[in-house]
Amino acid sequence: MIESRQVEPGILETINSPEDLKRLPESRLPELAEEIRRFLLQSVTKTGGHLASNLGTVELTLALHYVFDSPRDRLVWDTGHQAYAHKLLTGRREGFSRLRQLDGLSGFPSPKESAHDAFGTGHASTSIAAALGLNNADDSHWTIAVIGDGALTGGLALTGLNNSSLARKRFIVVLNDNGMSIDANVGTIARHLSNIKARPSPRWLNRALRGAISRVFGGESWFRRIYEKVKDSIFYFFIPRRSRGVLFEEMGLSYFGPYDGHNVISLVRLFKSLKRIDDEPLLVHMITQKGHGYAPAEDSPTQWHGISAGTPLRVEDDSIVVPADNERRSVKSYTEVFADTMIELAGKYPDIVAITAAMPSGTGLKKFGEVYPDRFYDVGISEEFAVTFACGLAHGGKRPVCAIYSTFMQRAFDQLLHDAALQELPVVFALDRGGIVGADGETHQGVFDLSYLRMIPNFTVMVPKDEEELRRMLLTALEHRSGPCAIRYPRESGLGVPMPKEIRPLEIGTWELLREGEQVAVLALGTMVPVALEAAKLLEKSGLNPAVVNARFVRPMDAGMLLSLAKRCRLLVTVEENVACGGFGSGVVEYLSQKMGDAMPRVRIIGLPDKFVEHGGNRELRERYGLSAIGVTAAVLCEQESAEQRLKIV
Ligand SMILES: Cc1ncc(C[n+]2csc(CCOP(=O)(O)OP(=O)(O)O)c2C)c(N)n1
Repeated sequence: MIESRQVEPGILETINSPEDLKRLPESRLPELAEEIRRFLLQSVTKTGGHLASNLGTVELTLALHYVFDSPRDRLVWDTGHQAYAHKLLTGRREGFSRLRQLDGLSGFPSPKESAHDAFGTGHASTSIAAALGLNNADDSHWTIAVIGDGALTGGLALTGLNNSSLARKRFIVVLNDNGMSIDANVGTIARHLSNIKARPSPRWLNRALRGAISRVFGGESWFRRIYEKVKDSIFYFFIPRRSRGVLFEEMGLSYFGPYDGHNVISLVRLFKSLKRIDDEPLLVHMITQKGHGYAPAEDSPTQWHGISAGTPLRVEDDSIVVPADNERRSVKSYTEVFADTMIELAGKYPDIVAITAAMPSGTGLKKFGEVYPDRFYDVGISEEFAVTFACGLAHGGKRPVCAIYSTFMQRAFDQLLHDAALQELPVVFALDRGGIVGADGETHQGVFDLSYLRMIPNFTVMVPKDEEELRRMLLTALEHRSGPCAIRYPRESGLGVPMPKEIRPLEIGTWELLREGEQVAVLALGTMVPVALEAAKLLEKSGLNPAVVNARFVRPMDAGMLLSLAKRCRLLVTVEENVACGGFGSGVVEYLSQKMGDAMPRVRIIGLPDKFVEHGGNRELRERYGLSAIGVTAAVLCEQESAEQRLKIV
């Protein structure tokens, strides 16, 4: 068991590449595994990051790098949140002090960061498809997809298995089975895997029987030869089908396992021997433990899946306990307010049901599931399924609320369009983690949703300015029966505004004028509303008096208010935490150019640039991209100046 003593210089310090690792004798690998574990604990608790999953893959990573030859052999880490040991062994140890920080090391594999990252990941279930592609492009070296049992529940992973016949030579899927997604894993595949684990494997039995026969009758005896001929039939009759890895075999992969994923020496031997089978796709089933080697993470893997910076490392006497998230903050997060409101409204409306795609804790719906177990669905990492399933529920008369992170909803674009909007089904989509999400970085930023939702007919799209408005929007969406509604809110604490007991719905398509003004109007969304109000105060000092609007309906927009502002202002500024391309500001320009033509005022769109936004702190990133009071003020003054210049020229 790991203790919290300081890392002493040891083997890890000498490993700067997989070649360095290969120079070590096999016998020293367990010691190195311990060092890596200690390093991860001390480093990740300081910077924040994914901890439990990484503690579980230390030995597996060591064995893979010891036996295979990265980057010529390609390791594809599914989701990529478990690849920290891989980063350590491929020359990135120094970078860990700035893990997930602005301009520091990414928390996920990225080919831009290292040639050892064979494929960029962050969203789950891509590894088998990507690895099959890499393998078809070049099978002269090995391609290895490492996928967790959670990621295996995703449709893309299952389609990957279904296409295993595409595999050429040298292809392996390593199934890293710890029985957990972020929360407990769900579904029939999870059950199948537990069945395999619960019963003796044919390989284990085979070894035992073969050994016994050889000992009694001799290795070359006729009895042994007969045994080799009939063994498959014996297993067929005596080992229950469901415990034979049959799912994988029937999908065309040769199944090996289950193996102890923490015995690094046997893993090295296993991979060495598997390298001899290079002409059929293999699936190697590892049993690992999430949080392995650190008792608090072993006991509460969900809590330790991802931790924030400065998480106290518990010492041997167990005296330091990590505070639960909600004990640390006095103001509730948007996620908590959403979950509490769901429970409250479900008490009044018996048809409300809640759906999550493998994120019961992350979306707050775990609480809802505890209160209303029969009205709660965790469908695994399958956002597409979650959306269409919700559509079916709505068609059948239920009031489904489907809570999915903004970034993961990208997976389900066609389902939003074809199944929800086209059929005008009243499904409520709660898009958590909308906007900048910070340390998870470019794969996880929720900055495309306003663009991908705004273009779909029949959709209502709302963005609350504070947590009280989120409550009102949830009720508004549930009462809206003619088409889907999306509410997008940030990964943040609320503003601590008063929360009246009674929830009042909003009138669809109405904005809120928060500050009267003239000449200039700032139309802001969600987190940008307080920013716009602050900018207005700064602009006052420059002699301007801008109006500020909470433009809470991105679709339908408040046409009346927009036109009236457009007629009396010479500059409209839109501010959104979304890519400028196709977002709210674009909608304003489209509308005004149609209605006013050349008479429309100048519109300045403040949003994120046409690029993927990197990892960093929310505040730092907002400042970097001008989504701050200073940024908005500067943009307005710049417009003002250029307007004056234009006037002078005329
Ligand atoms: C498309 C998508 N949906 C949801 C997530 C959030 N997510 C990140 S890791 C994870 C659990 C993965 O479980 P598993 O593959 O078993 O890995 P483990 O952490 O257990 O090692 C989930 C749901 C994601 N990254 N991508």
